[in-house]
Amino acid sequence: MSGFFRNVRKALNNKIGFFLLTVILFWAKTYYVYLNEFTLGSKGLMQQILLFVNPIPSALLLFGIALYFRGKLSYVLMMIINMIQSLWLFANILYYREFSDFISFGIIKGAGGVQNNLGKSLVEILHPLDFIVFADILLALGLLLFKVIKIDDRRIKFKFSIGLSILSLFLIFAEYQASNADRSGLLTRTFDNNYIVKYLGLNEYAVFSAYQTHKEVKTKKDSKPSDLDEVKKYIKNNNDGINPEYFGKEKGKNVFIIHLESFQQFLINYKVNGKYVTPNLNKFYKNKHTLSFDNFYHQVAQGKTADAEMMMENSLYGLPQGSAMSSYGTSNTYQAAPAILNQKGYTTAAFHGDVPSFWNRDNTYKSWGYQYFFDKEYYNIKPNYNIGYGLKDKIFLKDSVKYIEKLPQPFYAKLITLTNHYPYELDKQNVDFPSLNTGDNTVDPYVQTAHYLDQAFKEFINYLKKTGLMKNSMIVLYGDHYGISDNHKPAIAKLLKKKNINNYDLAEFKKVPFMIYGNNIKGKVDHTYGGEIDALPTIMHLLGIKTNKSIMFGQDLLSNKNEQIVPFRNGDFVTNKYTKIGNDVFKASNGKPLKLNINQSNEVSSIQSKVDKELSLSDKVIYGDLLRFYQLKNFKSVDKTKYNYGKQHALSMLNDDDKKDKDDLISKLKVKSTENMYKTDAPELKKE
Ligand code: GP9
Ligand code: MN
Repeated sequence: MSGFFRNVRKALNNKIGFFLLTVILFWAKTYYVYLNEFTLGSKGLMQQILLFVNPIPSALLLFGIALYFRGKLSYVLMMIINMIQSLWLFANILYYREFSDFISFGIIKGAGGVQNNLGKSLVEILHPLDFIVFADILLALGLLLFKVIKIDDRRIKFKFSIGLSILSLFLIFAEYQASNADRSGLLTRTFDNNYIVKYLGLNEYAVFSAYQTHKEVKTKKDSKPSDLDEVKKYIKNNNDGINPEYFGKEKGKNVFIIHLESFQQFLINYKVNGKYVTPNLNKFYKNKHTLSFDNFYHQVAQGKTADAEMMMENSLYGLPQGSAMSSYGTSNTYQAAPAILNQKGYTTAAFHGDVPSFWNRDNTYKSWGYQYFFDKEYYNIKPNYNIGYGLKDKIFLKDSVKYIEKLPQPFYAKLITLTNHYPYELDKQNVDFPSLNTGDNTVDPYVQTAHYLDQAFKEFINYLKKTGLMKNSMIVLYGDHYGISDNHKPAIAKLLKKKNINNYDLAEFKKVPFMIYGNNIKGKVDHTYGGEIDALPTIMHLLGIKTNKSIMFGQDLLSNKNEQIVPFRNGDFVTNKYTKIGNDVFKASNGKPLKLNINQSNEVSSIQSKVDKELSLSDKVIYGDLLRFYQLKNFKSVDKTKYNYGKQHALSMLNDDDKKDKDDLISKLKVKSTENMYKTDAPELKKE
């Protein structure tokens, strides 16, 4: 035995031996922290392997720097490098515990005021065991100070050190390739910090975050107040005014924004085996108080949900690449729906059954003026409550009620559903509908999850009726984007009962529902052509709030002067006359390919320039953070430091609000809770 120790000691007396010990201990503790402190959600063998090995390449690279130096200095350097990495690990443990997200450089810089008030609660968050991340440094220090290990004075051959650096870089690259193969668009689409750590590692995440912040700061630095002039001019010309018939019809009402995940318009009144997929949404669609738009298109790009949210609540486009919420959500200035309404006396809350970090919602929502963000952590979660990204819709909507009932009214509540998301999985016990039978496995179960969402919606609406909320709320429904992407043409053809699918059909397939219910509204199916960018002015005007001074790129769909131009993010567009996809132009109403005469051709190119200009000006607003220069009349800029989505904080605020204003539902109804008024058939919630 003592022979073994002697050998180990001998190996450690060698600088490379000590180096390897440092790397291995660092690797082990990082992996320990991954498993015990973060919820990274590694699924499948590939992700597990990547998670296991991902601390190694950057550790080799960084500790390897020390090998370029000789003597004591190289040992001291190894300690310092370890200390820096460990501090980063330590800080992230604490931050994650409170916010379920990783620290971004934007936050360290206090960008735009989002500091997340971590300092105040540090003592409460800290566990003594957290210091274990420094244990390896202490151990190494002890071994050296007490001369258990001797310092190896020899210089490591330069060839070796440089070889190691190159090898580590190669490993980082290989890791990136493997990750991208598993999750394409990992860095370009920027979904979630959890993904970057899960695939690439915490150090790589630090570099990525630094790069993001640098990019943000740079584009911001280069822009100046006068950049707004062109934007203001455009917005002024683009304004289509209001329709007095509708303006203020729903003034002062609560607002529910119900986000129907991946829900396409074709599902409305669609039948499978003679049965409607979404009978309840169909009913809502033709309710005498619902305005239903049947030529309403999603306009998202890579940011998908995030792009939809950006358009719906800001009337600004998502970016041509990546997600504006992730890259420009934390520090930019916004004049978003929640902030506008909050300043008119509304309580503002977002509800979602996924982790808060996805699409950087936890930071972006502060910039948008959300007082509350009820994310996954606010819900009771049992293993079978989840599917795909998070909470199943029936459970999500039911369990949201315990927060909704306490919100001082009027409130603006956005509920983001999730179950109808690719790959459209459901537990057997939740399947209550036949699948399609196109032979495409991705497409076929789509109607089953859509049906599930429809049932969840019915349960929620029943609750609204029972509690009286239906009467004093305006309810907005929208589908955020496609559920079946353009890559499934043969299945789409079968689904639409067509022989072949052309670009016109694909453009039609971008239609999503947009419905607005309010009992003061005279409902109809409205054929106006529009898209997500137009939702906000339309909604605001119904609430009696003018938007003509706001930097919003959409038009009110109810105004008679609406131009009915729907730009897609890649510059293609649809209008009430033309559908232009690439070089093809079709008649919008029936898809007939058009050979344009001179007049038509001039018309199409003038629409094209308008579309291009609109998209590029919207990008300019986001890249340059131009709203920071814009004083919107009667609007106070959002103080992001006011918001804290930590659960304890939010719950105590909710109870305070509750006591103060007697405007919340349970006070009005004089009941303790309305949860028992919610009926669901979710099998997971059945009492045994
Ligand atoms: C995740 C959810 C999905 O929280 O919003 O986003 P998507 O993949 O649809 O963009
Ligand atoms: Mn989505």
